[in-house]
Amino acid sequence: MKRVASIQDISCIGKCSLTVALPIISAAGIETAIVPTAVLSTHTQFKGFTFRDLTDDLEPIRDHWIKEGFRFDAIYTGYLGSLRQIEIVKSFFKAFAKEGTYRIVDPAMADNGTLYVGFDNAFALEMAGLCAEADIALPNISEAVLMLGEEYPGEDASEEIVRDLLKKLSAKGIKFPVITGATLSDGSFGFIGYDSAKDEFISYGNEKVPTKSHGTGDVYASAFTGALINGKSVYDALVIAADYTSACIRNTYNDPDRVSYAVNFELELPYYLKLLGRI
Ligand code: PXL
Repeated sequence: MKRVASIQDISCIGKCSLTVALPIISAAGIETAIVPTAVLSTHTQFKGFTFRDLTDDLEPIRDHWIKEGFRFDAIYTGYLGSLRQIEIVKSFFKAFAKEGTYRIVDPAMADNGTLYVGFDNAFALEMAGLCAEADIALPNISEAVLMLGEEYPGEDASEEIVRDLLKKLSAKGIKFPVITGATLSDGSFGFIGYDSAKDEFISYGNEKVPTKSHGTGDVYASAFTGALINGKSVYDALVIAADYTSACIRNTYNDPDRVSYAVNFELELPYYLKLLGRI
């Protein structure tokens, strides 16, 4: 059985980070080990959330796992709570990546041009360093510009602007940046990536749903990880994640009982498994 380790927070309510990664990657038929970086009462879009920092637990967890000899087919990181956690995550990469292990970094720290509460520009620059150690980095437009120290061009930035950002991320040492939540020249909504090894741009989009959803970056990165470790190519895994995330957004949009803080990712898991060819 394949095994993935995911390093990110637990938001008790919010359907993001580990509460999304664990069910989605497990549903993809993969053992999912988790490293909680913090426990929050809700994600940080709510007011008054509690925050239990677990930085001091990360190295003991790592060292125990080293003793046990665990290895992973992918190490996938999301929201990290501090600069020190970024450094520690790099040591997880070193300790547990074997030949063929994918290091997947979602620099989950910003949206709509603004950093989430608790982060600053220094953190964003440090995150660029972690993305440079990844095989695939999955920023949204806000995260891309913050890692580059550039002005936010807006959510509907043109494909040309996004390609320019990708080239700049690659110049910073990020091997394969993929910007999610991008609007393509044909008006569709999806991803644009740049594979620096092949000097090749890739993209794919679905029809845009006229709504702004929360937590979709985490759903996307989790579904991508699950598809990749099911043996799909990077491109096919990116497309499967786009189709599934788009279905989650549409499902939520059509649901009169929807919550505003997350998408109905659970209701589209059967569709995800179909896309994977598992059912
Ligand atoms: O969805 C990304 C995310 C993850 N973790 C926490 C967050 C957010 C977004 O707001 O607050 C704690």
